[in-house]
Amino acid sequence: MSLIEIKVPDIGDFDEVAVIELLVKPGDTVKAEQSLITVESDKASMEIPSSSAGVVKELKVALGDKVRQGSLLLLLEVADTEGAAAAAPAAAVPAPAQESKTNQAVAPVPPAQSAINVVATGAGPVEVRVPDIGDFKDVTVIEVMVKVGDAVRFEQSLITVESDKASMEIPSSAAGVIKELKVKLGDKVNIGDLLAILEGTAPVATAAAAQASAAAAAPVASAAVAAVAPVAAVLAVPAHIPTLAPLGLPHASPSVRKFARELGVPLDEVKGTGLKGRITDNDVQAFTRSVMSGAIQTLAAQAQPKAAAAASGTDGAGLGLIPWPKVDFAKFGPVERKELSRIKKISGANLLRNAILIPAVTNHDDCDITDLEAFRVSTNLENEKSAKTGVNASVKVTMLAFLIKACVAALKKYPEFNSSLDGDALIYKQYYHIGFAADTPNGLMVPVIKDADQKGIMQISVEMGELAKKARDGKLSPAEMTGASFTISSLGGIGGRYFTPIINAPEVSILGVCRSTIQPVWDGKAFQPRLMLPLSLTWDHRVIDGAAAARFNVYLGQILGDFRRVLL
Ligand code: CAO
Repeated sequence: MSLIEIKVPDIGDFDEVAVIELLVKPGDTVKAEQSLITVESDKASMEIPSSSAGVVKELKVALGDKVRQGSLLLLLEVADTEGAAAAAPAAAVPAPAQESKTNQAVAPVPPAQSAINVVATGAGPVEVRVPDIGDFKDVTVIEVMVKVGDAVRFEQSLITVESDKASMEIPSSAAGVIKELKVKLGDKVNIGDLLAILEGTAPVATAAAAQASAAAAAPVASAAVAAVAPVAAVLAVPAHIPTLAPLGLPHASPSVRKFARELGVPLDEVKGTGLKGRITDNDVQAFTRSVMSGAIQTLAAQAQPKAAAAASGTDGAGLGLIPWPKVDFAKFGPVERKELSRIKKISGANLLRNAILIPAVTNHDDCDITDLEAFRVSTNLENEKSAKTGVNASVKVTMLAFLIKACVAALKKYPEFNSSLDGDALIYKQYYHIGFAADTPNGLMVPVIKDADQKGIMQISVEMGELAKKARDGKLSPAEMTGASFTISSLGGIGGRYFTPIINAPEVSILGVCRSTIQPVWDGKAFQPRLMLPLSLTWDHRVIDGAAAARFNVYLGQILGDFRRVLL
């Protein structure tokens, strides 16, 4: 084992940069090329990587320290073979950029006097090009700070580029008005690439810069000239990073920017808690957490801005809900985690939206189906008999088929139950497509009986059987699950008395049905044993009012009580 010194490599034209992040601490094991600290000037930030793998022995800098090329950053304990390699100046003390692999990765800043980034014709159009940005190739444009028509000052930042280790702002080499922008977000650029064409003002050049460029940047100059045919003069400005204040780009290191981009976090909305308001990984995570806990508000806002705005009016924070409780269940006993099925995820999101956004009310009622049930039983017996004699295929009729038919009659009488809201208007549907909730091993599905008004009880029964089987086998097509104008959810085959079904938006009502039971019903003289069917009608109060809902249930009850009424 041996100790090597990790020093600040060639960081281009910077005199001094501030240490703004310590990414390692004594005792940490680091890989070669792993970032150790982040430094920042007023125009660029960069991460300084380790030239070798090893263990951090001692940090020689603290947050806020100013460092420059050659400053000692830390002592690294490396294996002897590593040490031998690292001890070579190029790696451990990476002064000259071109000799150091490490520097190739971290020296993003344009060297002081090496670039020509302007080609000008007196006061005519001026081309602004990417200056010498060190050893970087194909850096990505992550921000364009100006637009066509903007007047820019000499050295005003035009774009920000970023590699995986550094981000930097590229300043204008001249003052003028932007006539054309030659790059857009996401473009990859290299030294000499044309960024913008300015007009109106002569480019700025200094004698020193011109001299320097003549000495240091000949290849770049010729490349630039070759790209633009009729140039009268080739002027150079030093491509140093100017001392103007940064224009709008939030302070964050490249890795934090990358992290934010991966999460889709807009950095300019994140509050930085680091040094000088710098955005850290933790800030991005905290922002993400706050957005996630506000997901319900976001859902509401997307689905119906008015509702969300009204809700957020209460405390300015969406629905003002407290965060979802986070519990470590394993603390209380053994647990097993299982992903929700795809259907549950999809239906869950829909149910949540509908539950939040619809001012829903449920009316419960009972209706007398004694005679209808007797008719259903005798119909099924007849069907069985004729199936045995080969006259008909055996079709089993359940109460749900009658309910579908009865609901169609009630929807015709009370058309707003068969409508949908469209902004401030109601769309009245002149078709009667009835969805029915089907319980499947993967979760709730809602197949649809199309044109139920034009079908008889037998046909509805047959179709329901087929659609329910397809639903359970996961074979329903999208067409078989869409277009409903009203939905029935029947738990009659299972049990229960009443429940509050959630409306299947954009429908405006849904009927829940539970198991019928024999109940004592007072006929004016005595209690009679009657088969009573519990109904639960949920309705959207924006469209329907309580009186209409009560009438709908009463009418439905009358039809189910005496099915001949369907004919009236
Ligand atoms: N009262 C008393 N008995 C009833 C009844 C009611 N309201 N509704 C049905 N039954 C009886 C049937 O007559 C049948 O009896 P037999 O086996 O003795 O003939 C039995 O219950 C089973 O009926 P079924 O459930 O097979 O048929 P169905 O037409 O009533 O329902 C379907 C079909 C697909 C809707 C149903 O199978 C289903 O999946 N129901 C669950 C719906 C659901 O999950 N809703 C909740 C949504 S919210 O999460």
